Amino acid sequence: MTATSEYTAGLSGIKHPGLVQWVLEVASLCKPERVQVCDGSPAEYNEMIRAMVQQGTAIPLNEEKRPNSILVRSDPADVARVEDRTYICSRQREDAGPTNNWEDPEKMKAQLRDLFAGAMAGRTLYVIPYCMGPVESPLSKVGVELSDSPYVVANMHIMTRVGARVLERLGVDGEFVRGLHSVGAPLEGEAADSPWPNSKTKYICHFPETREIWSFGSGYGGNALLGKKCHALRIACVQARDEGWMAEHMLIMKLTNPEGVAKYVAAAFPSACGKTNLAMLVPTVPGWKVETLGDDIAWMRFGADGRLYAINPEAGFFGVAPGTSMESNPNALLTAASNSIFTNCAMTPDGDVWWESMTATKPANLVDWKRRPWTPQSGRKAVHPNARFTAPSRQCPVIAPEWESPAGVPIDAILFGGRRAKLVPLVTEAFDWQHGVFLGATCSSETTAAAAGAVGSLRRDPMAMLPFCGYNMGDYFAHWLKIGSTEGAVLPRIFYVNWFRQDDAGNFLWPGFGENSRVLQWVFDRCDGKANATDTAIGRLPEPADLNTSGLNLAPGTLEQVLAVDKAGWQGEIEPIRKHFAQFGDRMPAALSAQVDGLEARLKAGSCCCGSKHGK
Ligand code: OXD
Ligand code: MN
Repeated sequence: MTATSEYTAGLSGIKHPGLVQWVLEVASLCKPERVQVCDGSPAEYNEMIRAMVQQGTAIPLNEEKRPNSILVRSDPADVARVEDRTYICSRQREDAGPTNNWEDPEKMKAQLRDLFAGAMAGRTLYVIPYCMGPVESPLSKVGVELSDSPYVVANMHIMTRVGARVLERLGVDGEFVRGLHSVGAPLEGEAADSPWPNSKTKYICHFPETREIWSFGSGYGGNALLGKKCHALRIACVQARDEGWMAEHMLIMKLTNPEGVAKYVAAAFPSACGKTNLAMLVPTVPGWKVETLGDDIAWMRFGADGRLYAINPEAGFFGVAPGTSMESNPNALLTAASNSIFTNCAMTPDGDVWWESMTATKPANLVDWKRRPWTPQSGRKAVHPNARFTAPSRQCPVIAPEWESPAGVPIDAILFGGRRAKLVPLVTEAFDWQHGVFLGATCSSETTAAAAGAVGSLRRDPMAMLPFCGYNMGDYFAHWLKIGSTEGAVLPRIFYVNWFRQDDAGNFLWPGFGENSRVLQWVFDRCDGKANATDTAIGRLPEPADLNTSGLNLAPGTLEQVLAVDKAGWQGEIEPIRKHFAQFGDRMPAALSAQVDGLEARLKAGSCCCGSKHGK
């Protein structure tokens, strides 16, 4: 089937002429076998699962152990976001900035048109209308993804709100982000399909001015589920800049103290630094409660009262599986107990999934993520380090009742953080918003497996947005500063945390996980003016006595070590920070360069400006 009239027949449910026209243009370029508009129904989800099982992409898991769930194994060449193949195609190179790959939009589109021509032959083109955020929320945004992958459709069902109610919101002339995705593997003649079709050539391209995404050649995660990183961060942050709001790589959690008072905290950490674990943390401090609203993305807008209100634009968790256990994150495991998709995990003989650290003892036999027999003696990991579970947020045992509130929730505190073995203390409070923006802009972390590339090297990852900022990061810093100077704004306090300090032998100094609630308690109480902090050169820190450590069994001196300000070490950070800022040239806001001068001056000033108590 290739005649436009036949494609048109499948589109009768769409009332939006602009959307119909775009789908027809794409169909005539990509030449799919057929076009199907997704309605978001359970029947459609089951149809996708059936198609994947038939194609050899998915294996249904044991219905008693893991109801309505599947295991999918990708091509070993398609396992993570591909940052080196990700482009921001703004009209001017400077608008993409030095931290993004750039290409001229017309040139890139010409190249992509060649790749997409006939790319969907033999496949179905799925039209996926989705809403980022609750469909009835004024803070939400609509997108439409055109994809030839049933895996994408099924994941989008979990990660976003899909279907007829989204088309209704769109009406006849609503705005939407256009996302075109193909695995880039046309089916020729009688040749059998691959269980994980993808192409050696991969392009993940964003056109911020026209709010478009073109993704070719990968079927995996953030490369292919276009609502997530591509729309909700790279395109949305440009919309947010233009419209005066914020699209951030942040979890949202609700923290309730023993008196029943609740606060909302948003937190930005680079990929695989424990955002999902923190979002669903089980506090060890008696009487405290953590509930989650989201684990990856926050959209924040000022409310009439001047506070920043956040929604989670997603409807599911796309969590890193290895390391997730009943000890590290029971709530994530329970969320993925059913109705979930597991990608690149290992399979147990009784038809369930397994990954490293899931259980204290390793199973005697497994099929690993590359479909090979595996035993603990195999001498290799059973799952890919970026193996994932896709699970519905509503199944999370600690989902906050207001997680889908159309108005969002008012944010009291913002946390930045990263994985730093040395130097960066357990927690630091910013002096004010501008200093907080400086802390965010200098975020740094040792890299992990969530993105292709070297693991363990240090990279600056401002606001954890380095791979996700769809415009010049210098302008993005300026936007943060502008938000802070909004008239009538009642701003959240900003903190910087580091759960990952190590001793010289590489042992973690701070136990992390549930014990992080001790830091959250201090953050909470700081917001209420109930906890002490001491001014230091780098910000306001608790002294050991200011943290609730009752019941915490730390080796003597450990707390002092993780709360120490190593002035010489920080002096060594000044030059790398200046170099980091210098890459943004004249787009770098002077106010942040002044922050580096301020830090340097405070470090040089000796103890005269440090050590003063900043009381409650
Ligand atoms: C993610 C990431 O997948 O940040 O959430 O890489
Ligand atoms: Mn993320």
